[in-house]
Amino acid sequence: MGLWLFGCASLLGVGSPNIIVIYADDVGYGDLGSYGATGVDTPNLDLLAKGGLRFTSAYAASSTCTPSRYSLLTGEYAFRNKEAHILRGNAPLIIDTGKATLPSLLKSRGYVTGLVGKWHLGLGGQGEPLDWNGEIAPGPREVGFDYSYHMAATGDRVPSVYIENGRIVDLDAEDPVEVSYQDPVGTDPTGHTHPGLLKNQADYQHAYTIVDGTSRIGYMSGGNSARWTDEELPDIFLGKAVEFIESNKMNPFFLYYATHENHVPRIPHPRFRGSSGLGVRGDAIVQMDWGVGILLETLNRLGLEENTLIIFSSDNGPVLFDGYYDGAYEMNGDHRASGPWRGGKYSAWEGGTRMPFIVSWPGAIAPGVTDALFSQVDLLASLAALAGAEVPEGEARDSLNMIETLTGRSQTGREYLVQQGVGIESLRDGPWKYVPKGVMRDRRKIGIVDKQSISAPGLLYYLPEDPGEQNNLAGLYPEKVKKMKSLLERELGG
Ligand code: NG6
Ligand code: CA
Repeated sequence: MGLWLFGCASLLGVGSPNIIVIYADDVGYGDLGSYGATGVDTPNLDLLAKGGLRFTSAYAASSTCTPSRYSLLTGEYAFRNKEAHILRGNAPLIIDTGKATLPSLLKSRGYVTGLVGKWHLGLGGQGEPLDWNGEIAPGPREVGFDYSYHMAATGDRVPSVYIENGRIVDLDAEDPVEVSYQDPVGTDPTGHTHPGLLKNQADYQHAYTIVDGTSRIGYMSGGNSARWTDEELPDIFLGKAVEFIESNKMNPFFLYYATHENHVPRIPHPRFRGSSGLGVRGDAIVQMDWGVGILLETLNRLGLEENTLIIFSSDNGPVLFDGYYDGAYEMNGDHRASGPWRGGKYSAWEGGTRMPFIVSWPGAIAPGVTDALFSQVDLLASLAALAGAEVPEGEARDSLNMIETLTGRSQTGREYLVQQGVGIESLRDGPWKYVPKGVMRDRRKIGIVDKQSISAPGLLYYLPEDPGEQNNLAGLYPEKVKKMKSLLERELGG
């Protein structure tokens, strides 16, 4: 096959490819073999990278989950929506159901759209407590997904159940689910009251209701027949993703496959225990990579591999300790989960948002590596363009159509982008990075949040010579600082 497809005047109308976005959780730039990982092998993702386009300057919109996912699905920076912060497990849906979304636009062009895995964008309407035992809406289906099989929020937040098309799976009506993030509900043991029942010790925040031997954030009662088993979770999601592909092999589909790996609690299936040199954190990455292999095999088996565009990326940078004493910090050795970048999850340093980002479409994309600047917020406009969908006026305002860059036809990336950390935003403009005054955070050590107060004129780095953001040039280049500061303020204020 190869590049003949691009002989056409445009990509539009070229037999719409299937699109799969594999969106990992807390997987860092340096966690994949193709990005230099040591201590963990990722052969399937490496193969994907070898046959596809590997980005070295692609960014998540934020260094935490909810905001990054919000941006990916809406094409809007998350700081524009004040609800788009890390959500509790019973938070209402934060995407306006009238908004154009990545799935709704693809759906308008005949794609069947599916979500499998992590959601964490809220469920139910604003201002009314959600009844978990009836139809759970609005949710993924009201913002453009035809099919959904997902967790409500995170593995470490209740409710610890699967939700399929708006219903809790395997729920017994006699044992209704109740969820609270304030007052206790029911009589289930918690990590605070029954630490002896725990498989993994947790910090205070993660020591509420115990589900499957692991305490979580929040209180939950009921739904015993519906509660997940952590070890099985990735296999269950993978199975649903495979089923979705199988049942849509005859029509274009969009699958948003949001893996739970590598979020806490990291409890890999026993067959992956010890599969890396990094303890459970690495084992969970090996497990995720194996799942990617199964997806690729499925596409091959169904003859879909040539015409399926796969994007692999992650929602935010890595974290070693995130609430459970699981040995990830102690076992890390020399592995650099953020690669050459500074910081990780929660941080506006490069490691918080600069992501592994691989695009594969064997029928149309030539293998290669690109350092074009790209933001996940651009996926909406780019993939909409690929599918021939028009983004309605006023929607997805931060999303740029970068389809030529995404498919390797152009080496030109964005000029600049905003990186949202917790409580602070920074700006990447060409090779430069600017951080205004505020507090930079990072959390890689056990129970310690590294914080650094920054005063005016802020921080300025020249990344090609200083990838580790060590040498502040703000004093040397006041004009550059001024320009970047006003650009950042314009973006944030607009
Ligand atoms: C934090 C949790 C952390 C993790 C994170 C969300 C505490 C102390 N920490 O608030 O464990 O759940 O939220 O991660 O509660 S994310 O990848 O979904 O953004
Ligand atoms: Ca995450």
